[in-house]
Amino acid sequence: RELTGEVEFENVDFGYNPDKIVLHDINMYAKPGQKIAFVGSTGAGKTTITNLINRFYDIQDGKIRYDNINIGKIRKPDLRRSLGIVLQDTHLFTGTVMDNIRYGKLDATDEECIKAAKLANAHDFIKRLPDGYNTVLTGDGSNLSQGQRQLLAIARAAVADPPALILDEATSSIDTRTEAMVSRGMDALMEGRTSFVIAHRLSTVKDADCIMVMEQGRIIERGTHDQLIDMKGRYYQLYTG
Ligand code: M5T
Ligand code: MG
Repeated sequence: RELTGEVEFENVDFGYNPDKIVLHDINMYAKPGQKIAFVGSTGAGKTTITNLINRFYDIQDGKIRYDNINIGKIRKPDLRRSLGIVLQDTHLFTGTVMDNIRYGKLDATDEECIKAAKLANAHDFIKRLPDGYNTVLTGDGSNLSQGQRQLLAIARAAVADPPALILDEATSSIDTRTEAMVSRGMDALMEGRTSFVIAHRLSTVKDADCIMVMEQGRIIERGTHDQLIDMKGRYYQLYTG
């Protein structure tokens, strides 16, 4: 059956090595279409939570549910594939721009790929490449800028059309104009999908339905931007610097 993008964690404990727990008692609930953001210092466990949303690892204890189906301990590659991921480092392969977008959904038509690229805000730069959609990319994508690689990653996720998304915002500097394009593409992609966002700029989490503030493997505060500011705790400290 089709997943709606509802995701729930109940008392989840996890360690990459079972002897060293890195996430403690994680509870969270995302309604279909909500935007959940994770903030917190390095090593706090943000990437680890998103690794678990994808079910890349087995958990030690607790439950992870998609639409009430507990996927925490059983291997369900079919369910795992239903999530879209836009990572910091986009994995491009030697092939055309079109093929690299189509990787999101292998049976997508050219028209579907172009539609996805338009939604992702990638169409304009692709049209300006020497051979447009037929331009061959090097395996490491080094013939594109970092911002352009991100736009392709967004297009690739858009063609897959998943009910839920994980977005890991780039830390490295891209110019302001490209950044604005990437952020518009991401906003279009997130529309109508559950989104889990690891943000390195607090300005991009302001509109989240819930911001999770993490510290040493625990969620120590949660709420909307305004609620967290009123709380005058860790988020307030991070925000006011
Ligand atoms: C949380 C450890 C890491 C840290 C803790 C991804 C990963 C992490 N860890 C591993 O042992 N193996 C792994 O593959 O888990 O780390 P995180 O989840 O990566 O933290 P973060 O995403 O909040 O940090 P950052 O630097 O990306 O902001 O003890 O050693
Ligand atoms: Mg991380």
